[in-house]
Amino acid sequence: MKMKKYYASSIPEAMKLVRAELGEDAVILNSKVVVTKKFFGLVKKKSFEVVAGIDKMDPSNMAPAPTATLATPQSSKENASLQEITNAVQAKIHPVQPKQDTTLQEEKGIPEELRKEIADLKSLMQSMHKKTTQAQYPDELLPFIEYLRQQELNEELITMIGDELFMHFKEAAEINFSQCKLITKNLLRKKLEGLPIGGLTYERKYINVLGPTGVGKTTTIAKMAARAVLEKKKKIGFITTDTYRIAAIEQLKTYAGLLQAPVEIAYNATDFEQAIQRLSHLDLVFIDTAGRNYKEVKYVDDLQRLIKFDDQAESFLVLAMTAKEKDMTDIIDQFKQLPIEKIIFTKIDETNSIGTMINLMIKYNKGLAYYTNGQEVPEDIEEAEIEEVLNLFFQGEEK
Ligand SMILES: Nc1nc2c(ncn2[C@@H]2O[C@H](COP(=O)(O)OP(=O)(O)OP(=O)(O)O)[C@@H](O)[C@H]2O)c(=O)[nH]1
Ligand SMILES: [Mg+2]
Repeated sequence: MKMKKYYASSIPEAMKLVRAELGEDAVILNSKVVVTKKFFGLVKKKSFEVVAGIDKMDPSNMAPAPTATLATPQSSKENASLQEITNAVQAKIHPVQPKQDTTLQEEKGIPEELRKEIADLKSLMQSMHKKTTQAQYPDELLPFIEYLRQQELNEELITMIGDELFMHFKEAAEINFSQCKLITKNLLRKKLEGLPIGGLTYERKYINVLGPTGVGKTTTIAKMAARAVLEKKKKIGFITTDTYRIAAIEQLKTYAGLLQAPVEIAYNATDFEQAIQRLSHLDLVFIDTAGRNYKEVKYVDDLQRLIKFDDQAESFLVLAMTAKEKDMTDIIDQFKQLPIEKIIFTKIDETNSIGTMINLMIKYNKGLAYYTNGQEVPEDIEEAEIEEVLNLFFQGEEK
């Protein structure tokens, strides 16, 4: 049997060396962590020693496959953690990819019970995938990976970032948090760059503001409208189709009164058409809609019948950052039939994790118009910019 020792900064790296030199049939005979000292002993560096062998004479007599032998069955603590790494390496060699989220559209027609089982399986696989990501990186990277997870960035993006950082730092004596941040920002920037990001274009007259109940549609309209009047000197008006609650009409009238702008109330499509005619002399018309449980597709159909989604209109979907990501994805799926280019995320002041914003933009290829960070009108709103989103993502790290 030919035997050789390999040293690398991680077990996966060592496995690469073994495979490259001894081939796929090599057997791992032992593995342990070794600490080497650099710069007169001032800097300690952890690396992994792997002893591998291959029986070249008689392949049928070869020791059990690496899966079984990579970590020898010793009971020391060090080897227990190596076993975890081993499992991770095996998972990497034979990856079990978590199933991608399918849209509700694709899942339609699947019986409820089966759909629930699929959902359970999905979350089980996601948690397995999470453990794998946890184990595949050196300890020094884990606090950074944990930060990404706290920000609720999805596992797919975490793996992309983790792999890049791992490649970058594999030869380094220590891992620098601000460098990790820089690399991560570059990766996320590349992913976000192609998306439409920024506030109102002021090129389309009608601004449709849509979204579930209580997310902050009316308040956000008031903030956008105030900017249009005060900063851009636009002549504006409002149409509300939220006729379900008296208070909703009064709320919009209060803001309109402050801006001295007209409000039209549309109970049906005919009223809406007449309101459009009456406000045709204005530069911009903000259209407030009723918050509904948009998990029910009929409410999206109602919207489509009531208001206009033509090339004179710009449509925004408002989502509150306090909601669960899964619920937000369901809503975006439901709105697929409408031409929504950009999202407005509200209530970012009520959360410390910004990852969901980035996950959804990337997953759905949707731009970002504004994010709002408080109840004060008109000040608590920011026009979106990629750099600001990236800064927000790392804001929690400074706290
Ligand atoms: N903390 C916080 N609260 C907000 C923000 N935006 C809106 N709100 C609050 O959220 C609540 C609901 O706001 P609305 O503007 O009435 O929400 P809506 O989507 O129009 O609600 P419906 O018309 O009932 O569907 C109000 O108390 C707002 O002050 C925000 O950015 N941060
Ligand atoms: Mg409202």
